[in-house]
Amino acid sequence: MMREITARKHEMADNPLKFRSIWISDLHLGTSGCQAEYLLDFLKNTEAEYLYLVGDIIDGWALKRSWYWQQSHNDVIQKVLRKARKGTHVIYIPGNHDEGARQFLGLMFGDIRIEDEVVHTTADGRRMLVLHGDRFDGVVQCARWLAIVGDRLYGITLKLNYWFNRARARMGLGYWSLSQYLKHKVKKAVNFVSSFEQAVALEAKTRGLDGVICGHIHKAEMRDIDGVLYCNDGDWVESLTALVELPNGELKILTWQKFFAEQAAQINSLTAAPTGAGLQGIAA
Ligand SMILES: [Mn+2]
Repeated sequence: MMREITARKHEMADNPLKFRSIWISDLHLGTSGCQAEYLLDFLKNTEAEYLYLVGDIIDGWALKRSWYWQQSHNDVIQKVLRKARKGTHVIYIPGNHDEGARQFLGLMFGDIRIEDEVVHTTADGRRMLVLHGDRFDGVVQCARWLAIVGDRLYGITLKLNYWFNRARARMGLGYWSLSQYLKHKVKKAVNFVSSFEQAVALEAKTRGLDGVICGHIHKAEMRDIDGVLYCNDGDWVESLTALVELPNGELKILTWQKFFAEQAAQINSLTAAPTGAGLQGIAA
């Protein structure tokens, strides 16, 4: 049974969800954080005419520090190459973590085109700027990691603050609020996210485009900013999200974890045996 599941895991699904376009970014292949198994499941269960890889696909920065590469990371690459071979238009837009690929802009690698940015026209005629987004870091100065870990950190800091100030008191020092300090930093990080979103949206607006699709800050989002549609396809380290275009041009954010959980719930309800005898039957 186990062997059968493993062998079938990476095959194409019988009925993949069909989209006009798919955008994924921030996979960070080459790090232990990359949720490659979920990503494989997503790639297996979806099909599109256009597949955009919107940067930070392979984490060259992390690989330089220490080598980490799993079979599943190979499988992701193989699956993407296979899609390209079978007719999907694959466009790879390098990000800052895979900036090494930026020296190949404008070139084709097999069936994959490498670009710094592109304009995608949706089925309903909207023109969307597609880029990774890191170039706007310079515009909005702040520690990026705070944006990602921000609010989770807050609960921990309250506890830390207690011990921190007990230690300070023992050393004869006055109270200094670590939590308040970090809260201020987190607030700056939240500001960073919204400034980033505004800066990217402004870029699209300045160029007379209808919207922008980016990644980089690991925060899936789709909303109107000053008359421009800002879309962020999220990441595959934490949120397991993709942006998709339906055949009619409608854009949507998919969260694969949710999809997975729904499927699991369905399967569980199907296999839930009403009697002990049924359970035995399944085990056999
Ligand atoms: Mn990035």
